[in-house]
Amino acid sequence: MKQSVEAIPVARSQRDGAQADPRLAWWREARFGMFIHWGLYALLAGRWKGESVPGIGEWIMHRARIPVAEYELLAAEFNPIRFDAAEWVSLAKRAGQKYIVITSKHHDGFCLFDSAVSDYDIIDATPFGRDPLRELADECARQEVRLGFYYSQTQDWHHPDGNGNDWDYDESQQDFGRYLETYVRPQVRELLTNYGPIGLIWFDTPKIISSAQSRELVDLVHELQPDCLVSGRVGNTMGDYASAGDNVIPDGRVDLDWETPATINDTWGFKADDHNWKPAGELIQKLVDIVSKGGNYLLNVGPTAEGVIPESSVERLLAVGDWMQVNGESVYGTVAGPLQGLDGCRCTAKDDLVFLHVFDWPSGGRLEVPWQAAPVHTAFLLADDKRTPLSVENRGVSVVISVPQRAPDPVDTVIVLKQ
Ligand code: JFZ
Repeated sequence: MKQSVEAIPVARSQRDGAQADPRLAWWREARFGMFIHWGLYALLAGRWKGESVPGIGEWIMHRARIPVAEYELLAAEFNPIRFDAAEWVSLAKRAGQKYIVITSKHHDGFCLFDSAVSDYDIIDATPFGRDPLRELADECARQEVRLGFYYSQTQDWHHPDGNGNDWDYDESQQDFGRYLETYVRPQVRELLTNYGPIGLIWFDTPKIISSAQSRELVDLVHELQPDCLVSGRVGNTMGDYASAGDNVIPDGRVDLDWETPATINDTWGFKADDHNWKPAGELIQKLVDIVSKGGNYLLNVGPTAEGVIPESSVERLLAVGDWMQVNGESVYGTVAGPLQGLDGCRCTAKDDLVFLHVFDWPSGGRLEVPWQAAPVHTAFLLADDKRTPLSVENRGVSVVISVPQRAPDPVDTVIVLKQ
């Protein structure tokens, strides 16, 4: 399906030309983050009463219409004794991911943190007795990784006034305003008071929330932590940056601050039977494709109920990290490059450098790309520490670069151009 720019709900702040907002500087530099979907659904792992439930794992309560009275019993089984915050943060860093966004409360309503306004949380309802968000916050501070919280502000299939559960509750009897006032706002306050500096709040699926209610949430976040960013899914075209649809990459450059949330297989929450893992090379090319169009890539892991990130995810993230070790300069802090819409090639830029990302290596040792800007006077392989010059021929409407016969990197070879 062709993805137009319209696929991205534009955050109003950006429509007003707030792209110079210095609060986004760390986020624009980061370009690549780790999403973590973790909760009671990991116990079910995509199965309910012995049957595999289709769809994304964290939606199993909804897909199988599991009554609250049954689903909440899972909490007593949730004891992720293998959870290790240092392991998770170290993996993100080795992958080259500069920020982490973890589900503090997803649509099922379970709180992965200690909340004073709910007993349906990891401290009061499970035998685990630890607050993983606290441990992650401490570890992220130690390893200098920004931490963000995903928070489902509208859908809550457990709370009687939350949206989305039409199998236990009668929506006509629900009071969403009361839910926001007595539950959401206090929890957002807890998340932005008890865990130190938070990089962003990733609200999601705004659905029935009104403009005034979205605005009140944005204002609350910025009142508590002025530098904390708010994702575009707070609703009503608000937020500090726009969120593309899940796994959606726009067809072309988008001159906004925007982010694509994406999965490595086909689910956010852990599913034992989802083995459709994308190859590492595909993840690298998606990262570069997104960044070449001006966006960030928020790539997800779904840990198991024991607190372990699946090995298939770990392997791929480490491979992406190996590529980023060599080529990170062509991603971090870059913007959409001057060459757009080329098959088999992407382009990013930073300061006076243009980075050509060659996915499909040309035959015959010559790479020709359209070029009508000031002549290119230097070209070299980013992976070449000696920066051995490549010969360049400026042809007025194109530039021809002499390149090795074989692609130095089969996934993406980066050539640096200087004018
Ligand atoms: C939402 C959640 O429902 C899902 O469980 C996951 O957390 C994902 C990251 O976000 O799913 C969405 C939300 C918005 C779109 C698509 C899936 N959208 O705007 O296309």
